[in-house]
Amino acid sequence: MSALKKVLIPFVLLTLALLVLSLSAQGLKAINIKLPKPMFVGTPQNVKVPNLEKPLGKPRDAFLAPAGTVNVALNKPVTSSDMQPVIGELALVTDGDKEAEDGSYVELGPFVQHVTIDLKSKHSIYAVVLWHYHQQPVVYFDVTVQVSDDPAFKSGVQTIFNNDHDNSARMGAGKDKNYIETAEGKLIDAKGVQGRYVRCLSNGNSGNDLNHYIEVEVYGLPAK
Ligand SMILES: [Ca+2]
Ligand SMILES: [Ca+2]
Repeated sequence: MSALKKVLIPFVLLTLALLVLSLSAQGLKAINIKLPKPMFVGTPQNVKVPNLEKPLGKPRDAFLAPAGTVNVALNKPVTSSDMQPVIGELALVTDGDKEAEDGSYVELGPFVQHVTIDLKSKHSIYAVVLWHYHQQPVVYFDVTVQVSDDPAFKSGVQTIFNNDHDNSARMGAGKDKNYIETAEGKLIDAKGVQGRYVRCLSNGNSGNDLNHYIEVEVYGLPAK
């Protein structure tokens, strides 16, 4: 072992130990996300979509948030740009069921559509976890997640995710990547933004023009 390595390894270990200590000192804990049954295994290779994120190839890491952080979207009211879905109903978005089966998803109309969850009061939001549809590996386009205190999303809008890299939804381009839907859902780090309403937009998917939602979870705490 080189002299440099002899010095470096204890240093790295000490840094890691200090990191763990400082996280627990801040009262951070892994949020508990109950995952649905996967409908396909492995990494799908045949999805050809631009700006696509490479699948992680393993379960994602635990997500740390302040102790007491729970899914505050559960059973909260949902409105949409499509208030009369052809398949399913909007209540499915926050009913806690994340399974992939028919009957578990709501199907909204074509092109840009949104669902908006009313958390009923202002919250500090640490993560949003989003399941559009996971019977097959598909990609939803122009996925954008926003937080606001304005139910119309005209003022005070904070965008926490936007993968419309080419601005095809004409709401401003975003830097996030397209991703393949899986049973794990998409976890978005909301970095503690505060707001009462959470809006998720999409613009069709790699299979058709329609928009689907199985569940949206919002991990947060009442705002102080
Ligand atoms: Ca559901
Ligand atoms: Ca786009």
